[in-house]
Amino acid sequence: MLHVIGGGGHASVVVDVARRSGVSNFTIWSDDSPSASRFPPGTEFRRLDDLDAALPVILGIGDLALRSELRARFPVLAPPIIDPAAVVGGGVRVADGAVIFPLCVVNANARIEADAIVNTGCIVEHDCVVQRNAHLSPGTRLAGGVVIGRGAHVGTGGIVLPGVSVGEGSIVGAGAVVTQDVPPGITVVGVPARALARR
Ligand code: JB2
Repeated sequence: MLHVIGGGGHASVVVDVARRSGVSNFTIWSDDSPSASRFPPGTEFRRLDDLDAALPVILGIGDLALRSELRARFPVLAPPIIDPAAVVGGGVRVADGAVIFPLCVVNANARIEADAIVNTGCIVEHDCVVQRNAHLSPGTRLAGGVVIGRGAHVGTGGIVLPGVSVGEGSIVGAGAVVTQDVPPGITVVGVPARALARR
């Protein structure tokens, strides 16, 4: 049985990936009333308020701030979920709570930390580190030795060049090309990526 928090789009993909990797029973824990048609027949729907904090859960909501809050409330991580159509190289470590969606390539000795999201079609080259609760949106490409900091978010199609780090909580805009280290807590956009001016 896989326990998933959230009943929206992200949760539906998490369930789909888990099903392809052999899990057959699901419980969706949510504050609202998710549309049952998004989920496989037989899925159980329960109220989040009734979730026992000792149960291992996967976070099925995309919003990174909300994910941190929910993980503090429900601290037990379910094993990682890795799509059978992802390629995971030798020496790669994938922590509990992490998800790797279809058509990703995670090459030798990369590390995917707890609760990280490696969304559809990402390339994570050798020796990269995707830290806890970071999110790589679909089509992200990380060259070798990149570090994506805790809770950072790379938008769809973002590219990070070799050896470059993105700081904790930073955001890389969709399609940006990051050529130099990004400090924590800022947003960068464009090609080459530049910090958005603070107002
Ligand atoms: O404050 C909240 C709250 N706000 C939304 N507390 C709790 N406990 N739950 C909340 N939610 C829940 O998040 C909603 O009830 C719903 O179950 C879910 C949001 O679903 P939605 O489909 O809007 O987004 P998502 O988080 O599943 O997917 C986002 O992130 C993915 C990674 C979307 O941006 C997707 O396009 C993206 N692929």
